[in-house]
Amino acid sequence: MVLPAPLKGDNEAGEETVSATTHPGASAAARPVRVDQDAPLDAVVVGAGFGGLYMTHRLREAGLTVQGVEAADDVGGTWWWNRYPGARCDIPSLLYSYTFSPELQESWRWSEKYATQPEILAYASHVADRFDLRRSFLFGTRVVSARFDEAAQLWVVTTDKGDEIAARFCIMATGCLSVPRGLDLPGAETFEGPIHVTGLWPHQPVDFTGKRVAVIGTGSSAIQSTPLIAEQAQHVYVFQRTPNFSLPALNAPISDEEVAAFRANFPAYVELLRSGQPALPIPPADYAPSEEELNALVAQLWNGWGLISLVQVPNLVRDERINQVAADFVRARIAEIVKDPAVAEKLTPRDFPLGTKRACVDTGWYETFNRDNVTLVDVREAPIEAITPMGVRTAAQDYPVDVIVGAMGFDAMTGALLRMDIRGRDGRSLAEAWAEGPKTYLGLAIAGFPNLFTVTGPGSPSVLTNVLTACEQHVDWIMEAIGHVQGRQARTMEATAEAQEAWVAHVNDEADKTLFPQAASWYIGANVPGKPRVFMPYVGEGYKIRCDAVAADGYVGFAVG
Ligand code: N01
Repeated sequence: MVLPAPLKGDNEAGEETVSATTHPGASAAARPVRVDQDAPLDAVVVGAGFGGLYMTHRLREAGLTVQGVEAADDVGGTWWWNRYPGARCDIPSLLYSYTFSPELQESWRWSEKYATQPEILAYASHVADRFDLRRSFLFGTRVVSARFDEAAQLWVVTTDKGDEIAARFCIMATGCLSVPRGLDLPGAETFEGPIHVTGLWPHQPVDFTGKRVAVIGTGSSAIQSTPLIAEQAQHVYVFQRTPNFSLPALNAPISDEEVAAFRANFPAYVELLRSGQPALPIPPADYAPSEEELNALVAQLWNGWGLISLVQVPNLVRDERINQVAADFVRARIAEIVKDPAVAEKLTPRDFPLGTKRACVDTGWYETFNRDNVTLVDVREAPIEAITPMGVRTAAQDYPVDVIVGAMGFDAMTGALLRMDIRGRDGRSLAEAWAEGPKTYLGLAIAGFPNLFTVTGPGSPSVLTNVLTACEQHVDWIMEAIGHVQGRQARTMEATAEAQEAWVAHVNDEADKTLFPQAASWYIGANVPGKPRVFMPYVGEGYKIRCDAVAADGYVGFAVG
């Protein structure tokens, strides 16, 4: 028995066949939702970020039944949670947009080169409205477990609201940076003022006027928020363990001419993406620019194109000499901007190659250290010993503050998957299967977990490319795979252990050809104590071409049964 009736997508003729909805805002559907194994849905989608929204749209468009589940109260994924001041995209907004619908592209006008979090959230909402996606989701609901029932060949997903949903396919669109690290420092619970974690920011703006503020961490979140906090606060102490490379955003409004030019080139841009989007362009092996050519190239790092400018310096993350020249260029800019040479030196990254930790894109980060009300605290010189009721204690001194901002990063790429109890064949848990680090085939599927797909999972380029278009590529591939299973009257599709081992080895080999392993980054799990150190994203070339070839070869490396 199914209570309430499962969602039904738009059928091929375009007729609406929705029989019920479980979206709390759209109906008074009974909770908890029960979808039993004798009448399972086609799919469960976990997450209503950009991956989950598009997945749900495609499933419904194909006439399949789907239930989405989302922990937040609305769509937007990472952009729903990260509301700290200054939160922006670090990919130009025109590119940080879906490409599957030219009409959608036409219907949205970005206002700035790098969109703010509220504007991106509004875009996600616009997409949800346009395709009526909310009715397929249970919001404010967290998936706690997903279990593959071998007898029924179905996934059974349970939630913290007591829902139990059986479905043929389970798609984890849970995001790469969706489990923030709280302020997990000793004594944090004793602090008498508010603690705000950037990745879980309050919905009401936080007023720092007249306050003494500690910002802990110097990754993108701190680099974006600190200059704005410093404009309000009485004093800001920035606790830095590792200095980061940051490039200027040179943000600006987008002109009508720029929008028109982008729209005119849109078909060609989509074609480019469809043809195979490389994670990082790899120039010919004999590429060896002269010192002069190299200096001209690295000057582009300061042209406002942020992360895109990094890939304009060919072999940046593959060639020590090229990296050294580019890194020296950025170091020289820091020395020019920051007036106090001692502070400038502390802010200068010297122990990992440029680009091997995700570079930041900022508006006024280095300049903010010229303000009288901003102090850089080097916690390598004097480590943080504890959070006290009054503030932050380092080995050198106490810093009394009124507010603490925790910007200590995320349990990236695997965190969201591993905090659910996911169990595949023989009841084996994902935590067990990934005890030595994540293992996937193409970043899309996991041996022993049939019919489970991960959108931008570890082993795919994901965070090293434009995540939004990477989501689209994965969803399109998953839809074809589901079509293949159904077309063959089969019930399951599962990565073979051999194909997975070969892919994991290939992912590692490709990483080892680069300078990435030299950095203790979140790409490698180094920021979470106890996490296995494995380079998680795929940095090789022609990823999409490889995925398409697997499909074209009849899903080689998968068992379809
Ligand atoms: O997190 P991070 P983030 N004591 O991991 C420090 C995306 N993002 O939230 O480097 C003291 O980069 C840690 O120090 P260290 C983007 O992909 C995008 O800023 O480990 N310090 C580091 O400085 C980004 O890369 C945007 O030595 C401690 C900081 O905390 C990713 O999210 C905006 C510490 C964490 O930096 C993560 O960025 C924001 C300790 N015990 C984020 N533990 C866009 O622009 C950790 N740290 C789209």
